[in-house]
Amino acid sequence: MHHPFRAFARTLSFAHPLGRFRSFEERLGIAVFTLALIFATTHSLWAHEFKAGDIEIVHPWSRATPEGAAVAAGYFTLKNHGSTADRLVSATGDIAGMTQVHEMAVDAQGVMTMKQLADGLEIPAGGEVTLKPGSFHIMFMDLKQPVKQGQPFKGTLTFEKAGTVEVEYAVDAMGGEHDDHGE
Ligand SMILES: [Cu+2]
Repeated sequence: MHHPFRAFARTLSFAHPLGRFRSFEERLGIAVFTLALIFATTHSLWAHEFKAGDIEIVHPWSRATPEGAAVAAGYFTLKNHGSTADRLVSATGDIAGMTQVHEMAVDAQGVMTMKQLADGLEIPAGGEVTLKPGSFHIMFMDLKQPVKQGQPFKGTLTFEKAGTVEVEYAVDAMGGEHDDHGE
């Protein structure tokens, strides 16, 4: 495997003026740099962020839904860089006829239920709140179309103090685990 390649590289180093720079270390360096570049590019697309005043919205995402599904959920982390608390009071989504801010909780019978947060979701001064599966989430209802993997959709978030901002949700595979978004 190795030898014909190295022989070829040696030939190159005589034939080509730049060839002499292409040592194994140089090649490794280029490979690492290329990988880092690819990672940086995909990572920045993946971990996208939005801002509304002091509120930073980190990586909104959702999951693909089966054909005919009536609801989908949206998740992200809210960071409050300000010195006063704010509240996420409402949301909209292009894909949905109605959108609410929900929380999930275990009721007295030990059953997982979800309900609308009537007063919105507080983001403490200097603190953060993460909307994630099994916890707080945006609930997209009366879906106009299925949510498809790799097809982002837009929505808005309205904060009591920071106002309204447009965000875009990345769409993950159906039912995939997605626990590593705390950035
Ligand atoms: Cu819900």
